[in-house]
Amino acid sequence: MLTTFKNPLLTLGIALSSGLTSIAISAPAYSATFVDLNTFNSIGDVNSNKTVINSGSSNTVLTGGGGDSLENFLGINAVDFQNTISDNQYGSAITNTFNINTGDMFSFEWQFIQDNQYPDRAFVTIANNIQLLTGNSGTYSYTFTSPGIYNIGIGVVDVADSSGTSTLAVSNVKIVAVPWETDALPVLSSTMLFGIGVWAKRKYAKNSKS
Ligand SMILES: [Ca+2]
Repeated sequence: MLTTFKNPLLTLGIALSSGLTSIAISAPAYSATFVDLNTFNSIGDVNSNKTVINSGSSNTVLTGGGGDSLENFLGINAVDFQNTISDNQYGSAITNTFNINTGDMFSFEWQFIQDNQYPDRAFVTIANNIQLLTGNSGTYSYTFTSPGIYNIGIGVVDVADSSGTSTLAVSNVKIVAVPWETDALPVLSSTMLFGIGVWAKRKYAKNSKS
């Protein structure tokens, strides 16, 4: 009996790891965390549940850098912001900080109703990176390539003047985590292998004594 199962740990290990791998490939487990915009900080003209961001009202704040500016609130560089959206004047924004893993995807749906007189702009900031939302509506998504603590911001600015309201509505905000099998599973299976190994070793030792 003991001769037949000379290496029970190895046999169990191979069976277990191949079994888990095939399960993971056939059913990838994505984990989506819905983000409540109420948890965001806001500046300027933003509605109470932080889902609607406006330009063009007296509640917006100045751009151009400095302590009370939109750029300071978002933690972005004012020169970069001016280079991305030239002649921006005032604006409103929301921001929050997230602990991100590699491969996490941040996404939301948006609708932008633009002031007809001047082309106000809607944008997203990921750390220092500024990205425009172009068009009237869409789904924004960004996949992180390295882990860390990230500021994520969403905003609207007046371009050329301070009046004429443009409105950005944001919904279905979420962070989708990396699928199991590419990240967590190797850790899980090696942990389980270790557990089975300990169990088998004890059983083997017990059998040897009897
Ligand atoms: Ca405007």
